[in-house]
Amino acid sequence: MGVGAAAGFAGWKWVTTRPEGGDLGQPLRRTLEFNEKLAKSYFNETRVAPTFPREMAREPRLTGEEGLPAGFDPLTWRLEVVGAGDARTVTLEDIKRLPRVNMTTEHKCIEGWSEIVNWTGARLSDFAAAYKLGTRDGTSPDVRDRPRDLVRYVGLETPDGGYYVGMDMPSALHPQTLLCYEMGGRPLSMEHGAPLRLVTTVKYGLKSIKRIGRITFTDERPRDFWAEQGYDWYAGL
Ligand SMILES: Nc1nc2c(c(=O)[nH]1)N[C@H]1C(S)=C(S)[C@@H](COP(=O)(O)O)O[C@H]1N2
Ligand SMILES: [Mo]
Repeated sequence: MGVGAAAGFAGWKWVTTRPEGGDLGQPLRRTLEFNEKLAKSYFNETRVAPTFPREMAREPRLTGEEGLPAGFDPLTWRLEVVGAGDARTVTLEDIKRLPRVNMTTEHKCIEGWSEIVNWTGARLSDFAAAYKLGTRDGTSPDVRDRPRDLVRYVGLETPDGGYYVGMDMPSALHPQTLLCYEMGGRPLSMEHGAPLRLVTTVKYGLKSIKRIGRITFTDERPRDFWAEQGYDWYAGL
């Protein structure tokens, strides 16, 4: 352990003293690109992350307040949906009518902490199926049998556009990717993303956008807040 830690530290020093490529040290940049390939090759839509007994769940520490200005009213909130057909809006009640999924999973921040959290919400895949989103021809998505019909990405942003994430479609339709409205059995608090946030086990926490205002199904790779700061766009686990 000690040797490993020392080597890790030496490695870290080496990484941080290399010439820059963009905002990141060159070796770090290469590692991120390698991780992206690795994550993609490992990923398939049926690989499910471990779940934990509910008693192990905690409230995760608050991280990231981008796109969460004060003065927001969750009661007048609507989710704007942009897909194959016309744009439309959906209410929280509409989302709560979809099958309710409860999961206790690990929430992992790229900054190095993780927490086991209990989440409740609707699968993004059920949402897409119910509203016929995510395919070019306006039918319900079917990852397994008709993967070619799917559009390539989902983009999500806060109502003010201050935080935004992009996700590949297979990850968006993963069974543990939820449009989440409760944490620990209670409605989401404002800081954790009320009234609706994303939660996914297949990405680092930075993709789990709080306070979703707009969701777009698209073939164009959506912009992504942290990717613009130099993190790997895919951010897969
Ligand atoms: N709107 C918004 N969502 C966000 C962020 C943010 O800054 N703004 N930060 C992300 C990051 S980096 C993490 S780790 C998780 C943390 O979620 P939590 O604050 O509920 O623990 O939210 C993600 N979602
Ligand atoms: Mo994070």
